[in-house]
Amino acid sequence: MKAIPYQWAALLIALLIPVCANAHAFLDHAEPRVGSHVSPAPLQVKIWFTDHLDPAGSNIRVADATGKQVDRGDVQIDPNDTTIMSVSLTALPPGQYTVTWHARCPQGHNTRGTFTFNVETN
Ligand SMILES: [Cu+2]
Repeated sequence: MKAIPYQWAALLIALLIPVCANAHAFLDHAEPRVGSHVSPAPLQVKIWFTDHLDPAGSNIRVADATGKQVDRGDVQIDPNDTTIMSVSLTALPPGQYTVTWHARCPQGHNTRGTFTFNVETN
């Protein structure tokens, strides 16, 4: 019966790995939608994540085609649903915009990603 502690350890590892893998905050969907063409220009970028967000390690930046920041730097996590993060935008002329997001889940795992959307002329 000396093997039991090892078996318990193996069981714990087997149980913990899937939980951890599912707990990362990845982009679920966004508004404007990933890769979309929109008109009129959106007033904010809002992203729904697959896990809750730690404000200390979570952020959204939006840049125009020249790399200039076009968001207002007022990133906020929805107090009623901490899987949702948004940032408001300056008035966007037609063009392509890149959204870069960083997310940290409550377990401290960091994820990041980028996507683009296009503002069309009316
Ligand atoms: Cu995680």
